[in-house]
Amino acid sequence: MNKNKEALLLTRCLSIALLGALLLPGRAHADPVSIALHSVQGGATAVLPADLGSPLSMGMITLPSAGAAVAISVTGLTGQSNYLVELLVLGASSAWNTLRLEVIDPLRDGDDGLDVVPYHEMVPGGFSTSNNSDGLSFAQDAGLERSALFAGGSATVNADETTDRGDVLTFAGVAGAAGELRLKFGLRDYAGGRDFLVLFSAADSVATPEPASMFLIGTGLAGLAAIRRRRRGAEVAG
Ligand SMILES: [Ca+2]
Ligand SMILES: [Ca+2]
Ligand SMILES: [Ca+2]
Repeated sequence: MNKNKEALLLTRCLSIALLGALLLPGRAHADPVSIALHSVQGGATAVLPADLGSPLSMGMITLPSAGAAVAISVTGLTGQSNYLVELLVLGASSAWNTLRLEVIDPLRDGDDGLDVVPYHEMVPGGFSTSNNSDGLSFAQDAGLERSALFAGGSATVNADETTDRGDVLTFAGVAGAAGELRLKFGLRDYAGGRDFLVLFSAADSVATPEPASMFLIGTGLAGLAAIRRRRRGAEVAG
């Protein structure tokens, strides 16, 4: 075989290989990603952006007190891909101390057999917690940033995501945050193209003295001071 024939054969082989690669089913591709507001609880509000950008921005939510929650639905993640997501969270300052995130997936889609039931009360009707085999997660082991930063500090991050109980991230120690929390976390839909929820909720209420009890403490101290003055006056007189 001369050099020209060899080159021709090589070119043909490469062409066939390339064609084969194009025809093989590749990664499930499901972009573009879209998000929508699913539900709110406890006076929470959400402002979702028209353009998600990259990293994905989910916009801004406000959780005014512990127990308030926002569920955002996510659709169209590309399979086997890890996404970094950003969100601004308002309302922590002097109201609550922990931001909780959970992946919530639809019921009756064939992947709920391993779920730990009953589901907790914050799981919306028709949905379920995410088990460790359904391919929906906060992109565990992907090494994506998980943080909640605020002026002068950052949250302590914990994950509970390696059992069938659910996929949960907590960001604790945010009660002193004046202004917003700048939240970052990962998301993954291993199969791709599914519709699921991310539930954001505020927990660990921060006890603040009621105005009435502050008044009582104030008048109590004033009363004590008056008694001391009177006693001192009596001692001097006596
Ligand atoms: Ca499911
Ligand atoms: Ca499930
Ligand atoms: Ca999961």
